[in-house]
Amino acid sequence: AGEFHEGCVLVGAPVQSGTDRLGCDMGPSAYRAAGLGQAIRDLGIAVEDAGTVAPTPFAVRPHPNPAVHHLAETAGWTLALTEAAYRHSEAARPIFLGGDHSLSAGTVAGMSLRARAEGRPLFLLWLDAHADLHTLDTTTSGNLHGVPLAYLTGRPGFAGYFPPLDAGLDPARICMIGLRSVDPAERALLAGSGTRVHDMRDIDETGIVAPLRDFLGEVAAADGLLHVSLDVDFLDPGIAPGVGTTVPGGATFREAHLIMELLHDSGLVRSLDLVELNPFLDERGRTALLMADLAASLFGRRILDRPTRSF
Ligand code: 5AB
Ligand code: MN
Ligand code: MN
Ligand code: MN
Repeated sequence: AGEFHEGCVLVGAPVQSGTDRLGCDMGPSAYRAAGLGQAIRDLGIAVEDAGTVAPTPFAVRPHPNPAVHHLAETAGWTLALTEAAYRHSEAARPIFLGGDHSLSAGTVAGMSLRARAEGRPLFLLWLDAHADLHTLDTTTSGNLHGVPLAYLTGRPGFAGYFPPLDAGLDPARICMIGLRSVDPAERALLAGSGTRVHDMRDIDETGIVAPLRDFLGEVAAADGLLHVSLDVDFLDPGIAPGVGTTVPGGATFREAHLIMELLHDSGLVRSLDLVELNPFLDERGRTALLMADLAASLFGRRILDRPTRSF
C-alpha cells in the first residue's frame, strides 16, 4: 500500500436501487453509529469521512427484460461511484459504506481506473454467498445487486444501459469465496472464466487459508492492487441477520476474521466495499458492529502481536 496510502477515507454509498428489499440506504448511518471510523483510528490510522455520494442523473431507455427495475438510478450510481472511487483512492484507501451490492459496479470500475493510472493490474476478492454475475438479460429477479460482476467483466448487454466501462476487469483476477447460491446462468458464465471460485464445500473441505494465500501470492507477484468486496450474506445469518438475502451455511465468525487478518498481513488491500447491510432487518446493530469489527481486523486489529508471516 505504501506510505502515501496509509490513511483511510470513508465514502457513504446509500444505494438502494439494486434491490427491492428496502433498508440498505440506511447502511452508511449504521456503520457510522457502529463506530467504524473510530475503530480504525484506534489502530493509529488517519480516517477522514468524505460524506455521502449522490447518484449522477443518467438517462437510459427501457430494457426489454421486464423484470429489470431501477435501471437508470443504478446506472447513475455506477457513474457517480466510478468517479468517487477513482478520486478518493489517489491518496488514501477508500472504504465504501453501502448500500446494496450494485454499488460495486461503480467502486470497482473506479478502482480499475486507479490501477490503470498506476500501471498496475487490479485484483478483486469477492466475499459473498452469491456470484452476482447475471446480465440484464438473464436476471429473473431484476434486482441489479445481482449483476455487478457481469458488468465489470465486460459481459454483453450492458451497452446503452450502464455507463460505458472504461477499464474492465479480467475474470482471471477475481477470487470468489463463500458461494452457496448460484443461479444456472451464473454457473454457465463461471465455467471456463478463469475466476478462482471457492464455494462453501471447498471451505469445509480445505479451509480458507490455502486458497486465500494462493490468491494473495498471485496479487503480490503481479504487483497488483487488491479491492475487497464484502457482502454481509457471506457471513452466516446466525451471526449477521441484518441482510435481505440470507442464505444458511455461511462463513463463521472466526473464518471471516481470519480472512481479514490474512488480508491485513498481506499489505495488498487498497480499497474495501461493505455492502448489503440492511439496518431495518438487524438486531440491535449486531450486524453493523460485526462488519465494523471485520473492517478493523482488515486494517490491523489483532489479538496478539505476531511476526508477519508471508503467504
Ligand atoms: B447479492 C439472485 N441471484 O439475481 C438474484 O446479495 C440473488 O448482492 C442476488 O449477492 C443476490 O436475484 C445479490 C437470486
Ligand atoms: Mn452480493
Ligand atoms: Mn450476496
Ligand atoms: Mn444480498
